[in-house]
Amino acid sequence: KPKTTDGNGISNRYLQRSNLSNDAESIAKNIIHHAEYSPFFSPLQFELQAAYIATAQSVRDTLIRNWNETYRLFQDKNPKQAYYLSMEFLQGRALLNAVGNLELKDAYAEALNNLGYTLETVIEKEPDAALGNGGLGRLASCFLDSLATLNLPAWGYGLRYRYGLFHQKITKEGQEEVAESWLESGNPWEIPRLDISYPIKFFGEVVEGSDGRKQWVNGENIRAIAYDLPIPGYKTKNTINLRLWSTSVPAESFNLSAFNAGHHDEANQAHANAAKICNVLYPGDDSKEGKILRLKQQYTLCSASLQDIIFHFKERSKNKVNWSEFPNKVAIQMNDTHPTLSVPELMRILVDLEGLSWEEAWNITQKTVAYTNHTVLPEALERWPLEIMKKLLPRHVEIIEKIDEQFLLSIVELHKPTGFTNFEDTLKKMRILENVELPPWVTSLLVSSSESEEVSSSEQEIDEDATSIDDSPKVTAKVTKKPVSTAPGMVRMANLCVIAGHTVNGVAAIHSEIVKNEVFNDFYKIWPNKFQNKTNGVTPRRWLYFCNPELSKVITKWLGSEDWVLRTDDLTKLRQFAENDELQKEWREAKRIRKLKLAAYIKEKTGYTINPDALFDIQVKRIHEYKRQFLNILGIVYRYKKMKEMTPEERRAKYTPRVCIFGGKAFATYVQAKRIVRLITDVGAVINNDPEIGDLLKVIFVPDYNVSVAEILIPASELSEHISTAGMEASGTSNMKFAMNGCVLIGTLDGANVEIRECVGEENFFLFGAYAHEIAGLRQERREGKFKPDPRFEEAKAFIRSGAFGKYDYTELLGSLEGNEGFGRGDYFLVGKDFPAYIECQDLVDKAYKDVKAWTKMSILNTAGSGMFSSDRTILQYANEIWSISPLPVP
Ligand code: 4GP
Repeated sequence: KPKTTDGNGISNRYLQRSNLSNDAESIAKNIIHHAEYSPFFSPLQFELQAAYIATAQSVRDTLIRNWNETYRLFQDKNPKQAYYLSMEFLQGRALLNAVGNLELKDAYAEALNNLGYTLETVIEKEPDAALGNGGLGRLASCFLDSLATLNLPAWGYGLRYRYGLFHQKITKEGQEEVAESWLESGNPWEIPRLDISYPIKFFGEVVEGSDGRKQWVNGENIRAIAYDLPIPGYKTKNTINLRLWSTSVPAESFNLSAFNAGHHDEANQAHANAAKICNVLYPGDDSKEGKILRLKQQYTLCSASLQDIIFHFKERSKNKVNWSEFPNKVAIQMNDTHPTLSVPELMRILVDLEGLSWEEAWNITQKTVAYTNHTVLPEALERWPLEIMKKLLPRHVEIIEKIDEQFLLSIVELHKPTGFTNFEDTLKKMRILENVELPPWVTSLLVSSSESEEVSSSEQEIDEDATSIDDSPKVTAKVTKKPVSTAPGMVRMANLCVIAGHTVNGVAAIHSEIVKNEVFNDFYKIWPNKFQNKTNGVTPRRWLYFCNPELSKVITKWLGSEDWVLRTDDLTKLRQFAENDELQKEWREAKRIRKLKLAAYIKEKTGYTINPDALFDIQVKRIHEYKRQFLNILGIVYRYKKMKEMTPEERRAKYTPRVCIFGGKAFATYVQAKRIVRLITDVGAVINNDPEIGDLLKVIFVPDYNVSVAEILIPASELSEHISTAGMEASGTSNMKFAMNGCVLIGTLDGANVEIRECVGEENFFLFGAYAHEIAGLRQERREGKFKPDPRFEEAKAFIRSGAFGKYDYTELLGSLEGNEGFGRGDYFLVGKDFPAYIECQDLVDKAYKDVKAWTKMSILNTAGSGMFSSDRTILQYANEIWSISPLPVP
């Protein structure tokens, strides 16, 4: 009888046999095996699509093996584990990353050659997993790569959207959105875990059980089903999990009798309602229905993930569950406010289902959850109507109300020594509930304090010993009610995060200061130790080593080893060679290969031919007014107008040939952003066809910007634009990727630009524009009508108005830069203010680029100084300073 070696009862003998060999011949056989037995049934029909699926499945075999070993180790050793909850993961393609991390790239390339394909063409067949919008989602994916690479016990949790972020088509009318169906041809990377599912409830009502505990009953019941994506680390066996939830209902919910009676839609209603939850990322939420759907998504993520986390906690506790150990075993990171419902959900599970006291549960929750803020834009600090939330999640609202009251009590306690004069506004700003009357015991406190400032708090009839809201202070002072606000009650998710989380972090040094001193200043004043900075980072594997193999080779040659891929600080050693002619030559040659590839890509996607020896100037990111693609295109318009006024000789002498490349998606309902896209394409259509200008200036809009397009653009870049209004970009992460790839940045002192500039050296960064601390004053000046626009700015706008770029009416877009009245108009993002500094800075760029040697030096020094922006560094800081987790490598 074979001896069983583990809980699954599989004998060692068989496990040995299933060991996978890593030589090209065995890999080719494994690919053919998959082609025959899994995707398309026949190795004879080995089309490119089948080759991709079979290759992915063959890589997945190794991933699953490593995944299982990692999982078993985590189960056995039971370390503290971090769980990263995020509504977005912008994974991009997996194949190159997986074979790269497993160090099997060459073997797979050879195997595929033997089968008549190249790895490069096979890679191209993979659709991007675009389960995210932008920076926040891509950061989550970089973090997973670093967590696995650093052997840290961690998992990611997200949603398995059926349609990822839309495809962007660029037509004469600008942007058009097309549904993106990444799952249409199947996803060979995922493992459907139909055995792992959890119940999720919506609506219903709360009743009290015979044991005195609250019970949430009736309502709509669905199930969340797990789909696992193994995430391999680089040069390690550790392979962690990204668990994505899909939604469904059990078969009983299918109304067979309705179906047989011909009511087909009705029969399928429950299923359709459940499936809808995971249909799309960020369904529009202007309507009530839209809001409910978004909340259902968020709650599904939180509830399913928490049930799963608790399941593992119990399993690893081996029947000796000690809840006070929970925060020593579990760290939950809320990626922005989207997973905030984790807080009331954890409380509900602990109090209602596990029977812990409120105080115990609150203590555990606070020690477990932490919150990352990713933006200072007020519209991104989520607020949900209380009314809707009460219907959808009645028990959670009760819990939130209790947390709110408990918070009010703690603040009142804290302020007792200083009295409560002028305290009401602060309280109202800080509490979780908005437009909801303060509890009477607070109101009476405030009233009595304003009636008689002299009355010391001890003279009021307050129960001084009250520590929990169940026995909140009883104040007997007369209550004069203020008129009740008619605005609807709201739940402020960010406030809940700050109140519940043990740590709140911003994502770049300057942003974390703004978080402390502006966004959450009232909280910072009472809990200064809660606030931290964790400057973002990006994985150097995907964003340099794999996407830019030529430059990586040069780096490895000059540093003498490939250690820099894991120890990016080593890149600083390039500094000593920055002026070396040989390195410079190799550097330029490597860059040129990537520029040629990009030129071919642009030709294919847009039809435009570009000069590979021109300066490649790139701005790629979501289209947003604060990111100021508008400033960039206005600068181009001005440049073009000046060129037209010059003789060819003057033009050549002053300007460097440039290709200005844009890419990025505008949110489907963001009209102004879509107008900016249209303007860029209109300007491009005129300039690119102007024979007088030739290759001195080209303006390209690369359609459908996503992770894999970024992997083509970034290695080819020479200048990249990070020109947001200071104080508005939390960090930016593409700026880090560009710098790593030897690209010089032009930018404002905003987000991570500040730290990048420090690291690469200020002489290697083109800085312009107003500072963050000046912005409020500048806006005020505008409101007072004191701002005098630069004539060059007026000239650029007038040129557009003259119809030089077609008939589209840009009045609304240009109007946003005029007037004095604040948001939407009045140039809120200060394009006019920064315009002169921007175009002057661009003139400096032209001059600098003409000096090939000096420019190459700047390029090298950017890579050399980029080491600190590896997500490995960021993740180590999270691990040590927020989560308290330690590496656990699979032997
Ligand atoms: C983004 C920020 O806009 C960006 O500055 C930052 O680098 C990134 O998060 C990661 O921290 N925010 C979002 C968002 O993507 O949806 O709020």
